[in-house]
Amino acid sequence: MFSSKESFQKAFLKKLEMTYGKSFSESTVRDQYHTLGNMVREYISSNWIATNERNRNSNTKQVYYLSIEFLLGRLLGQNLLNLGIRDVVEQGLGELGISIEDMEEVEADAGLGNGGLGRLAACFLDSLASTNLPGHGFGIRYKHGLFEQKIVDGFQVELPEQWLRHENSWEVRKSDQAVEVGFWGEIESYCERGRLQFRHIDGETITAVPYDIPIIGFSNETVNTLRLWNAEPSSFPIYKDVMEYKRETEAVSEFLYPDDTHDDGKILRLKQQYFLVSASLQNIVNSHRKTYGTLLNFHEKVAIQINDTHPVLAIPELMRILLDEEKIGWDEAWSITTQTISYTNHTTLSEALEKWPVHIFKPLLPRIFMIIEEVNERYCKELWERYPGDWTKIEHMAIIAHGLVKMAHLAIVGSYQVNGVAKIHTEILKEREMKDFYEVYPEKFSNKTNGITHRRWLLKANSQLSSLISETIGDEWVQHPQLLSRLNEYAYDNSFKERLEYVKKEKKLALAQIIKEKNGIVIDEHSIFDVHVKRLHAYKRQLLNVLHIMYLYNRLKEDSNFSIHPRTFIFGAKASPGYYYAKKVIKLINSLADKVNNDPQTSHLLKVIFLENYRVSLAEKVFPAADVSEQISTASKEASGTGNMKFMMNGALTVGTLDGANVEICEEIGEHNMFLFGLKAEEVLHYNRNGGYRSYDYYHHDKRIKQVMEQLINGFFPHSYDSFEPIYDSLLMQNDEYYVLRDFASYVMAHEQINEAYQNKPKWFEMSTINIAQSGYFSSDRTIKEYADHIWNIKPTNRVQHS
Ligand code: 26V
Repeated sequence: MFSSKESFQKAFLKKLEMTYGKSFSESTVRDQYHTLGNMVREYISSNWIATNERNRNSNTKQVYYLSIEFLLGRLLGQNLLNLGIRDVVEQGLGELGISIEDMEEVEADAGLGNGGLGRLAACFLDSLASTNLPGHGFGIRYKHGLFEQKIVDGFQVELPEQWLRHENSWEVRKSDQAVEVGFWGEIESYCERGRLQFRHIDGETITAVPYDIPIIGFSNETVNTLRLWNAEPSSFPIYKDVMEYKRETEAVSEFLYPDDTHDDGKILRLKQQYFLVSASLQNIVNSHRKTYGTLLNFHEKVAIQINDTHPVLAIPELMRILLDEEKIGWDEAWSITTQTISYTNHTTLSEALEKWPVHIFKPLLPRIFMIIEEVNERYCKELWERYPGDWTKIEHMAIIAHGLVKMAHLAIVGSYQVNGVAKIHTEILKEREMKDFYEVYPEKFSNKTNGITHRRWLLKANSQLSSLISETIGDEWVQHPQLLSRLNEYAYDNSFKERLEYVKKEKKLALAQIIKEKNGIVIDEHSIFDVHVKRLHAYKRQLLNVLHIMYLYNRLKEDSNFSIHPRTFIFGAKASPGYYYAKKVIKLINSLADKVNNDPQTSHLLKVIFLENYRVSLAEKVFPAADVSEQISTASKEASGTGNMKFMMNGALTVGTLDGANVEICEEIGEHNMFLFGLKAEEVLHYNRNGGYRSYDYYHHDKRIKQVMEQLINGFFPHSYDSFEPIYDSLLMQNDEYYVLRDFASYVMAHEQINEAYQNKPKWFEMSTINIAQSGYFSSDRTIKEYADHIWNIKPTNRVQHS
């Protein structure tokens, strides 16, 4: 049906009529979108079944990636591309008068995540399938993904996201594989064959119903599975209000990250985590048992990767199944578990490390708590033997201490591998944050630098650049992204660079059009597009960017000899709903935009744009259009960053600190091909330990800083509700925890270098070419291969089929 545009058209029109009972002329774009989506799903069904059968019958080891977030974005365009049928479909639809882009716009983003961590999980799924690895995702089918952001009077307003409002063509409900997950209740002990056993009684159960989404490999026949669990009522308990039970049950898969400032919210989040883990493990165990009839070889056939600590209860849950259901003894169960599970750490920020109060944990998950207590006791005994008498150390390293269950400690103790996500991050884990654990288990720790799928972030998001690259160096890079390095020699080829500049201009025009429609602002495509898109957080220092723009504005107003190449500063960010400071920064960006964009004296040189509701589908339009990539976190704080890689792959130049994966980007391209500034991680860590930083000194000694700081509180932003005092206070009274003022001067200099570099276009596009050429290392295919070889010990199952 996709072999020629004619056969496609025929099948499409027939399917449209049969599904909707409408003629083509009566149909809406949404009808057409769902028709195509369903056709694609049916088209891949035989490969999906074949992949599943191969996995079941081949006795090869399977890997399962457990994650509380999967930020997939839209699927139609990527699926067509991976299947190699995009051109046929585009032509066929074109002849019917339908634009494939319009059709893609109908699809809601699957936005089941916050940012980098969830998008990484999505890139990994694409790489697993595209490199023929038997790897699958397990997550939660949240009814509402990350909130939809509206900007009202410059303030962020959150609306519930509604990706499931219309039919979802990509999922298949598998009711026959539903499992029950138990909460609350009591644990009863009994004796069986001379052994003490435990069973859970009087609990409350929730049914976990799987919805499967096909993950289609690129140009091969592999179709892996992302299984998302939906929470539904089991048989209704007689002792409880039925409606209340239904509400409580469904709440488990209703929202991503419910507010957890109160105990009720904490209970719900912990319920979600156990729901994901228990449903997934029961499922994995059931299929393993079916194939092998025993769990004694479980670790030889299954690897489970936990994405951050949210799914860490996989460790006690697997123990529970092995002990209570399989009746395996503790030592053997522990040996199987700790050869199955491995853990990826994604942050060193202490406020982000999960700790659950025992008073919440114990009643909700009584058997799981018992198992963790036992794990803790045995582990603390080992510590005692190693460090006799050192109570402080043991207390510090314990899994349960001071009424809290420390999830990261459980993850390290119960995993056979622990990895960081960029070289510098792993070093910080080993030398600082997890130093004590590294001393006990040095063999567990390793680095796996993050990556991104070039199939979405280059092939799909920037087909023009992809074509230019293929015309220049051939298309083998598509299968082997490290071959992008062949572009290096074109860094000095003017005709190539002119074409590169042309592609960049086209993508800038396309983004300018979106900005005109959404923000009502006309931006100059000749200006430098300077882009800062990521979650809003103090450590990512959107504020440093803002203060620099204020300084530029002041200079332009006051110094008639000062001029710059026109700049458009573009921001996109969501602030977590309860994060007061982050919301203030969003308001500040919008107030600044108002001021700067409406000043006729400067507006031809300086524009500030805030993109509402930043998400994957918008990101695909932003990265290709960027000239400058802002990666300006306080050194040591950003574990890796992955946006930095997407910008680089699309030829933007980075202004950044030596933090996260920026360090490795710098190793790949050399520091002369980026704009580095600011404190180094060692210096930040030194300040943090020994003090010695006084933001007040920088405020007093740098007139530029003093001026912009005062403008936060002196009526520069005209409306009375624009109070930026809390920001002012954080910088001065609270001594500027993220060293914004400390790095200000150095950041200004980096921007002066950018301004100058842009005057020399051949040089700029030489640097841009080198960035693209060296970005192959950051393909998630490389990352996934490292996980497969060093952690999971799995091999590809199918020959790659080149189309
Ligand atoms: C979460 C929270 C929640 C509470 C308030 C403070 C805070 C700060 C950070 C986080 C991050 C949690 C984990 C996470 O999303 N890490 C991101 O993972 C990406 C993929 O590895 C990585 O590229 C980013 O650098 C890292 O921040």
